[in-house]
This record gives sequence, C-alpha cells and structure tokens, in this order.
Amino acid sequence: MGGAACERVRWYFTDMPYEIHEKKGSQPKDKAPAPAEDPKRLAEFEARIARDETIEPKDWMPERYRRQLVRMMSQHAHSEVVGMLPEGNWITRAPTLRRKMGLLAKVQDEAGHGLYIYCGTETLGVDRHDLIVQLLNGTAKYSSIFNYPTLSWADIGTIGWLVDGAAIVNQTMLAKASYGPYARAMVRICKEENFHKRQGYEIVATLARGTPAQKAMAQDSVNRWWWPSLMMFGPHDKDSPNSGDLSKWGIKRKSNDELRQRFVNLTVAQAKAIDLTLPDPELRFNETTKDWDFGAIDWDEFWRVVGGDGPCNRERLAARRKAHDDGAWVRAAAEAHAAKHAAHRGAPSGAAA
Ligand code: FAQ
Repeated sequence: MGGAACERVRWYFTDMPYEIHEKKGSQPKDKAPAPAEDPKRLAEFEARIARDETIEPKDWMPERYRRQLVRMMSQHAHSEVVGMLPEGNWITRAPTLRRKMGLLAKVQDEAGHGLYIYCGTETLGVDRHDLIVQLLNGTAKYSSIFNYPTLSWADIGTIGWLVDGAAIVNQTMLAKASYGPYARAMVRICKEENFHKRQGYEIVATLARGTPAQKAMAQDSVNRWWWPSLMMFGPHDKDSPNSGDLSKWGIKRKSNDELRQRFVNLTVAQAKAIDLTLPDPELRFNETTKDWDFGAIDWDEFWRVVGGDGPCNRERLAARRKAHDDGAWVRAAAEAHAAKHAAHRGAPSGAAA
C-alpha cells in the first residue's frame, strides 16, 4: 500500500525506546419523499421502541426509519473501509515485526467491520453493490477523520488512541440501537476497537517516554489529530438534522455533543498519564458540570472536509477506485465459480462431478 500524495512522511522516528532512526527524507439517498405511514402501524412501532424492543429485518418499520438506517449504516461501513487507507500507509514502515503484526491485524479488523456493517445494511433491502458505487462516485459520505494524512509513525498510535477511542464512545452507544443487526454488529466491533485503542495508546505512551525527539513526534501527532477527532462526533446538536429521527426511534441514544463531551472527559486524563498535552488552551475542568470545557471547533474546516475538500479526500477516493478496479477479476472469478456450482446443482444426478 503506497502512501498517498497527501501523506509525505514528515518524521521517521520509530517508537523503539531510546532509539532514533534517521530522518528520511449518497450515500443511499432515496430522493422520493418517504410515503405517509399507516398511523396504526406507526403507533405500534413506536410503542415497541418505547418498550425497548429490538426491531428485526422482517418486522414492519416506517420507511423513514429504514432510510435513516441505510444512510447511517452505509456511511459507517464506508468509513471502516476508507479508514484502512491512512493506517495501511504504514504497514511497510512499521518499526518492528511486533508493530507490523499489530497494525496488519488492526487494518484487517477494519475490513471485517466494513463487511459486517454492509451485511447489516443489506438486511434493509439494499444491495451492497449500489452502496459501493455511491462511495466510488463520491455521492456517499464517510467519516471526515480519514481525510487527514498519516505523516509519522506516531500517527498510527494516535489513530488507535484517539480515533478508535472516539469510535468506541460512539459505538458503545450504538450497541444499544433499536435495530438488531446494527446493534449486534456494534457489540463485536467494540470489542475489537478496544484492542485497537490499547495498542495505539501503547505506541503513543512508548514514544512519549522515549527520547525528546520521539516525544516531540508524539506531541506533534496529537496536536494534528485532536480537533479532527472531536469532529468525528458530527455537528453540534442544534445543527444536526438527522438527530431528531434517530433519537426518536432509538437509534442514537445520546447526542453528538453528549458523546463528544464524554470523549473529552475520558481523554484528558489519558493524555496527562503519558505527559502529553491536548492542543486546546481553553481546556479546563468545570466544577459545576464536572465536565472538561473545551474550545471552539472549526466547523468551516469540518464542512470543507465533509464536502470533499479535505487534505486527502481525492487520494482516498482514488485509492478505493483503484482497489475496486484491481479486484474486478476476483469478483468475476467468484461469479463464475457460483455459476458453475449452480449449474452442477441443477444437473441430473451423476452428471458433472
Ligand atoms: N464525517 O445530522 P448529523 C471508525 C454528516 S468508524 C462525515 O449529525 P448523524 C472506526 C452526516 O452524515 C467512524 N460526515 O448526522 C475506525 C450528515 O450528512 P447526511 C465512523 C459527517 O447521522 C477507526 C450531516 O453531516 N463512525 O472510526 C460527520 O445524525 C480507525 C449532518 O450530521 C460512524 O459512522 C463526520 N464526522 O450523526 C476505522 C458511526 N458527522 O447523511 C478505521 C455511525 C456528520 O445527512 C480506523 N454514525 N456528518 O448527508 C453515527 O454515529 C452518526 O452518523 C454521526 C453523524 C455521529 C457520524
């Protein structure tokens, strides 16, 4: 996996303690308005949500509930798949075999997460192929965070710590979502994300107690990833058009701002424990709310990145398109294999072996 043009390596120190290496140089947008629902069925559905029952694929559901799930789950699946790219960029440059194995396993896990969630989305009556076409033609969204470059080995640690850390905060809540297939996928995914977070934190902690240059590399990385990590939780609640439906129907159990605050509260102590700072001069503990207050997020940057104009958006999509094209022979072979087996099954007994 070669690095994208946006990812020219800035620093090339490893996290080996006390050792410095030389510096080298639309989504599925159903356009038609959702049909008016039968009020009786809608009331029954909402009563089930109120009783905290899980909605399963064959159950009746309002069309708007289905569309919201397809939108959110497909964006999530795309995020997992695009999310392999920034980290994949460092597989060939991991400093030790142990680090390489950990990173390979993590990147493979992300592919698996994408697959579970695509499968979950298909239970809502959409075809994975259509979702992937939407990703490749640029009409689907995926998480803004993956449009930032990985410039140093420390970024691999920081992604595990902060990005997976943010994902866990968000997805622990989604493990209680009202839609069964999504909630169940989240349970398993969160277990794996916990491993990712720990291995990332361990990389950053190792760097932070290394040489001054290693520590500076870790700090530089945290400085670059902190604010984009906060943006992962989405816009402020007042600017979040989807939260109304999602909360009403038990998909989101906590709001974007609540989850962001929880993430900040958890992360401040973790940064302190490894003697790194978070790049926010306004960060301070609020005795009244018992939360850590933080400074203003640059929402212009957020919307620019979401709109396709972040540091690596173009490279990410180009990499996914290339992977799709390069994989055409695998899909063709799988189809030919399936057709051959179907023909054998249909043949009279004793025919083809
Ligand atoms: N990036 O109305 P809301 C991971 C869009 S997985 C891009 O608040 P909602 C694992 C939003 O889609 C990370 N777009 O939306 C990993 C909407 O646009 P639309 C992904 C964003 O759905 C780690 C518009 O803005 N996780 O990290 C973002 O209520 C390491 C208005 O927003 C998930 O997808 C954003 N950050 O809340 C993998 C979790 N934020 O669709 C590899 C599931 C918002 O109307 C390596 N998703 N937008 O055109 C969610 O929890 C929610 O969908 C939110 C957004 C919280 C992301």
